[in-house]
Amino acid sequence: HSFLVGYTWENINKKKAKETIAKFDTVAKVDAALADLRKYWDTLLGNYTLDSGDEKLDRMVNIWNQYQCMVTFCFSRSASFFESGIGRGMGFRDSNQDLVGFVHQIPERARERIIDIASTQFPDGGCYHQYQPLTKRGNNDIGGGFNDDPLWLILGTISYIKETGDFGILQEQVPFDNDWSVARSLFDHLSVSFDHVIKNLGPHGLPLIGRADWNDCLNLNCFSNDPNESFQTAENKSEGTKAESVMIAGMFVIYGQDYIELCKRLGKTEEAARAQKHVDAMTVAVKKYGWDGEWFVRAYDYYGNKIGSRENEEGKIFIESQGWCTMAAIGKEEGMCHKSLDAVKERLDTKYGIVLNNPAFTKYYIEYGEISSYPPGYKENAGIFCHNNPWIMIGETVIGRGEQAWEYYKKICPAYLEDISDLHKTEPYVYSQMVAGKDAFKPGEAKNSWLTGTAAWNYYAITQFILGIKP
Ligand code: BGC
Ligand code: IFM
Repeated sequence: HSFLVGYTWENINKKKAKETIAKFDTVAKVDAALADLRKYWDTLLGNYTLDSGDEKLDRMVNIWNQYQCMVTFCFSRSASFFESGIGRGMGFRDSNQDLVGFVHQIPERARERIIDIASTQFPDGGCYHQYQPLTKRGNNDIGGGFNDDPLWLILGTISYIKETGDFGILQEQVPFDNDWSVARSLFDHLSVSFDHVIKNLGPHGLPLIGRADWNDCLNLNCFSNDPNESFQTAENKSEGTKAESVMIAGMFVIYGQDYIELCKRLGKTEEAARAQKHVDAMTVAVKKYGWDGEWFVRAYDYYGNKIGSRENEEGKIFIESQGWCTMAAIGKEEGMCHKSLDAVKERLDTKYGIVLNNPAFTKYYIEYGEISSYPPGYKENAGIFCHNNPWIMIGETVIGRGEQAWEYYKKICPAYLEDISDLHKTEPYVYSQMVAGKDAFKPGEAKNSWLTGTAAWNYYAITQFILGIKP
């Protein structure tokens, strides 16, 4: 027998439903359709095939990790089992990152997505934090001001060009905030993304964080009296802020260099030289003000005090700045990258993965925001955020410690966790957004599987850095 489950919006006129049923009304037709479906997936997933001799690794790289990347590409963080409603829409940063694990599957759809995302950007390079997939318009409720957002567009676009060689995409005319009267080329969108960072520098020459960077919950300008408030929609103080992000600084050095390389390939030598000066200045600023002696500082708060420093009582060290500054190889010659990654091993690594920060926050800090409102060991407060573990894996490959990267990879890779499924709880074939950290009630328990940037970043880390196959 075969059962057909379907949906049609014409409930009185059954014509459409009957036509669909007719396509599958014999077992032979169903078998043929299933064979077609198998062929479709075999072709799609066959674009990247690994034969490593490790059955678990092959299963992840060849099937499940790629499939999860497809799912995150389609749904971003909307339509989730874990967070209800359509409020989230498609994140500007999320969707750019999702492309990294998807672009080799259907490059044409990636191309379209890049244009859609870029069309929601503001003329000054800032971005709506989220947009709605059906209208393709930015979400006014959330607005902009997340100062990492512009840089992710460089990542998304560069990933597409590296995979396809289609430099032509840069000539496409793309509107700002969906207004065609102010359309410019996609290349110009990348330029304003780059410039948005340098036009928003703080007292140490590091990027101002704005409402938050990748860590949505590090809200340094919010000052909400109520830790239960929705931080993403709360008002932020902008005047007089000194809050800077060392993570954005690391990002700027990496994607700034990609931007420079792009300029050179396009013969824009003056622009490349101009951009190089800013990247060099940022590198100097990180070494001077972003280094804490044994690891990279995470940020400066509203008042200009360090976060993620040995001077702090809680949150002495954070994963994000270690990941981004080592991926960017900042201070590699001076031994900073080695020291930073050694500190990660010593202070953040656990049996189940690398925690986000340590020590966890045990009380609410009004000047840090949502991060300190979570229980210790969960989510952005010292949970194992599986999205950022690959940043450390990649950092390890930058300093030539591939074995260490591989150990970190296996710690959070679902296929290697089957023996602890009872503890882990989520599906043993997809990544979860987070696993409870060492301070949690039940370390090792995972939450929010499927819709997470973890899929793309782990795929990127294993294929391009641990296995080392780069487009
Ligand atoms: C989640 C993030 C989300 C943030 C703000 C956090 O609990 O981990 O995914 O961006 O809340 O909504
Ligand atoms: O970077 C964010 C992302 O945009 C949504 N999920 C959680 C991440 C970390 O806060």
